[in-house]
Amino acid sequence: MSSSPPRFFRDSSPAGAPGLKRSQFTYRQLSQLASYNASSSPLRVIAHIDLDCFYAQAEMIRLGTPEDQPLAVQQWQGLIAVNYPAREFGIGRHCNVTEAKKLCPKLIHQHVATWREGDVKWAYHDDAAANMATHKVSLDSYRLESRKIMAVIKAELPPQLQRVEKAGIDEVFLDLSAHVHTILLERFPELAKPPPYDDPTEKLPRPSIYALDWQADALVDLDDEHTEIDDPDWDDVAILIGSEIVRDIRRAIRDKLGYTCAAGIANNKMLSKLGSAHKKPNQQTVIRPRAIQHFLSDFKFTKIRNLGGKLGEQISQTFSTEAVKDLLPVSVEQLKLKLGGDTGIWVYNTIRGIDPSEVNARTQIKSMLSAKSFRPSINTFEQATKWLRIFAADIFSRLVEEGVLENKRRPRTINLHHRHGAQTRSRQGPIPQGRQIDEETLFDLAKNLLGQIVLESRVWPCANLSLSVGGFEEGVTGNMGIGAFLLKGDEARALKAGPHTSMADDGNELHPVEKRRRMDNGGIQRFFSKRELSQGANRELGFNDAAIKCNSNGSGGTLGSPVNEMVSGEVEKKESVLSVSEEQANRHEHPFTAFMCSRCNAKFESAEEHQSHQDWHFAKDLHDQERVNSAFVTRNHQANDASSSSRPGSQKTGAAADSKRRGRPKKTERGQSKLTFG
Ligand code: TTP
Ligand code: CA
Ligand code: CA
Repeated sequence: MSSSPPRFFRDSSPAGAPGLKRSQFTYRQLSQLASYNASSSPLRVIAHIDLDCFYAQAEMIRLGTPEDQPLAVQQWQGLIAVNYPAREFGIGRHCNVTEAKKLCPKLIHQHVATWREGDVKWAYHDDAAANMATHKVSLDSYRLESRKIMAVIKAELPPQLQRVEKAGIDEVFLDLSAHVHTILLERFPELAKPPPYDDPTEKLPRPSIYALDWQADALVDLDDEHTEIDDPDWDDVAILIGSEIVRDIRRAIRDKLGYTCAAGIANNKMLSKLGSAHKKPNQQTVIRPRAIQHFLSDFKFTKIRNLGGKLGEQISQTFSTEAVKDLLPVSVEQLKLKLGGDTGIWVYNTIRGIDPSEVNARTQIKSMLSAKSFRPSINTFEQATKWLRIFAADIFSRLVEEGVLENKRRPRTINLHHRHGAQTRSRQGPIPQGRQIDEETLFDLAKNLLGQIVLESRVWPCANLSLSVGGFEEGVTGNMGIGAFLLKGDEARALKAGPHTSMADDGNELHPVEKRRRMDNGGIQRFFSKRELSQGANRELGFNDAAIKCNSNGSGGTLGSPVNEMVSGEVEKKESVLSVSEEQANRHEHPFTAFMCSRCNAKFESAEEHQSHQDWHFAKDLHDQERVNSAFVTRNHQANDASSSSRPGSQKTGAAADSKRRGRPKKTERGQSKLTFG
């Protein structure tokens, strides 16, 4: 600014007493806090809140279970959520029900709710575990609880100053910057004064003694042996105000709904998420900017979001280490040289705790899918129709959540995929506009699509059916604009092209999206395994991508790879959104570290997908068992040779060894700041 005084005058500028040290932050940086200016506000405050053992807590609350009662949520024979009292017995997701009961005979194992073939509403069925073929898991009750929790969180924040991103069924990111800014100005009126010389690049006065006192109060429960508290600046104050807000939110969730949760508060998403996972249950961890390096250097970089996969692997091979602290001395030039320009810079920043990604207030759902793989296969139109009714009800209830009844958003296309042997057929059609979508409409459309497929050729037995809706548009009212008649890009082409049955190199069918992805494999995407790339395409297609992910863990599977033929169990894919769009990959924001299968390390972006993957393992185990049995019998018949190693017994050994390998690694890194609550 031309009118501002020369630099050397600034030390005695009027806002602070002469000789008093200035803040390292400027008036401009403070005001950026109010505008959620992600990349340029070093003062910003981001929180991540994650519910403790979410499904287990939901069941405890529904059933009125005492807090110290060990409880796990069961899906078929496996466990998908385990409460903290049960974890004390060594029970985890790696256990099956029998193993868990041995560890703790008084364990309550509640099966998830299911849709039963032919029913029109999901319910809790006592016999669900024994009837995988005729039941389909419903996560509606957890989604409902999740919505209530979201509502409480939002009610705790001023309506104009909230930015909340739902990052999973039981977790959110909050950008508290603007809210914190308001509180800062209220508590510290000196900050509300105009900058000296009206120059926003002037440094702020240092936080007052009052700020110090306040901070000491807020840090009563701090374990601060690794942090500095004697010389706070505004970033410390901001983050501590953030932690007060989060504590209030957590208390409200506890008081109003009965749930406990963990939280992390930091100046970006990546750190806040590491923070919430740091101390569980029912605790919050504050990562102050000046403690970031200390906090991160103890980590393996493979534990950081997006560094768990191929990229992490490549880095650890290239630099012969997995430790963040060993990578810190590596120059950005060297990282760029070894990993490529963008990636090198991204890694350089990430291990320094720099993450400019924004909290997205609304993560748009692009499509919704409801599916089931059948084992045994189904053989009649009537049977298929019963499942279509369930899919329609399932999708409709999620559409209601998306505001379809209020015409906030509505899908324009409906797709049905049908698998018979190695062949998948699909039909897509428009959803008639201009009148309310209801369950019956979806069902009729789906039945119609099935009718078209059935007419085509031999379609029974059917191994998989999946129904999806897509092409969402915003704010449609009764009077549609011309947009309602126009479909864009792939959607329009898909509709025009009608059914597709193109073949991949490997003789399997290939969807146009998959084709595009196979060609489109440069840049940062090369670090994301084929498995991850094919996941997105499969999700759009409605294939059981759980099978593909797992198969490809070692071998880089693609659509229709042999193991795909063995798929059984259930596919529960909700809210399916393209997984690795180029844009996401380029921004390093693809969400593949959320859920990891402890059996095969496949990664998933949502609990639902992870769950369907567990189904797949279960079904595949059954299948393998049967396959080995029958191979054994066949060989016995044919060659009268029982000495083969492929015996049921050896299979069991494999499974047992496998189950030993399972189990999520628990972090033992030391924390820095911890605020206890409740
Ligand atoms: P998480 O937040 O990963 O785990 P959690 O809430 O059960 O336990 P924690 O206290 O450690 O956070 O997952 C949220 C829910 O998602 C979980 O309660 C059940 C479901 N889920 C699965 O169904 N399968 C899985 O493998 C995982 C990881 C989660
Ligand atoms: Ca959780
Ligand atoms: Ca979670």
